[in-house]
Amino acid sequence: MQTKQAVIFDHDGGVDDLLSLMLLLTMEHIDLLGVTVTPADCYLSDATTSTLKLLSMFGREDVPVAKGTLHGINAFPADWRAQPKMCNALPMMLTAKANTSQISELPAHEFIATALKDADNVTLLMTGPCTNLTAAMDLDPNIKSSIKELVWMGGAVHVPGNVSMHNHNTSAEWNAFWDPIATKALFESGINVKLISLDSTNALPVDIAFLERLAAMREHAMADLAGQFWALTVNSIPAYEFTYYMWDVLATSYLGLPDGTIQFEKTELDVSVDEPNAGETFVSEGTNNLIDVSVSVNKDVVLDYVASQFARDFN
Ligand code: AGV
Ligand code: CA
Repeated sequence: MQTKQAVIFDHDGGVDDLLSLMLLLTMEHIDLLGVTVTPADCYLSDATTSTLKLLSMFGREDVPVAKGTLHGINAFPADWRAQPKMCNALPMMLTAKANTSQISELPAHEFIATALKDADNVTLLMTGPCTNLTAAMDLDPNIKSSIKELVWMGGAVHVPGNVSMHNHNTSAEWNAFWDPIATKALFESGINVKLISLDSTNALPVDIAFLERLAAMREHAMADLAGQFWALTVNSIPAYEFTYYMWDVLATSYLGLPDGTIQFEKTELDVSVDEPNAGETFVSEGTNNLIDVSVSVNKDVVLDYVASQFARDFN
């Protein structure tokens, strides 16, 4: 029998972070050790509630959930942070149970440090800023040796970023920008990073054709709920930084997609920590920070995979 792949999932409560949790819970080859929440593109209480409710829908009241107490440098816009409130107000979410006894007494970074100390060969999936992980490494640098691979949605290497703020020139991706110091620490850590950057996620804007496809399979509860979550994101101005992409969903799919669906290039990376380009991730030869940057993706394979996973039934 094939052994399951141990995963710790850190997310930051955005609509596609919640979709990512759903997608992860459909994958039978995954052994989910815990879910941690970074209070970045969300408000912590909403995101914790969403997490507990989705876990209980999948019958996973055994999975610990740890709340993040650390905050980055550059706050997300408040109206983005409030988006998950709409998810929690949908009928299927309102009626789901949130089992608060799943909540760990440890803050997220301590939970990650402890969980990695007790395990090995762990895949980390992170779809928000990387602050919890770098703080966990500050607590205990040895945990690095338990990490098989980190799949991180973050960065924009050969393409423009998606941060459009008064103190910024649009060169950075938001997760890298929220805590540029943590991003730098991660790049310098030597961890095996698969960076799911805007370079690849740009191929996957959320479009009506895909939502129609989900709608056609809405007799499956998950396809129905996923379609409703995504519907909350389509009211966006069609400017680059406002289009909603399948950012985190692509990162999560990586754990279940056939090898080679996402193409990577090993790249020496660095990140700026100062205005006006804080969080800009760029090629810097000589740093020896070797990161696998996603440069392209077979879009149709991803969409087929996501649709087929959401056609499965809960449990
Ligand atoms: O930069 C992408 C990251 C992903 O982790 N997030 C959203 C995804 O969860 C920030 C973000 C960029 N543009 C956004 C974002 C938008 N228009 N709405 C909400 N969040
Ligand atoms: Ca996110």
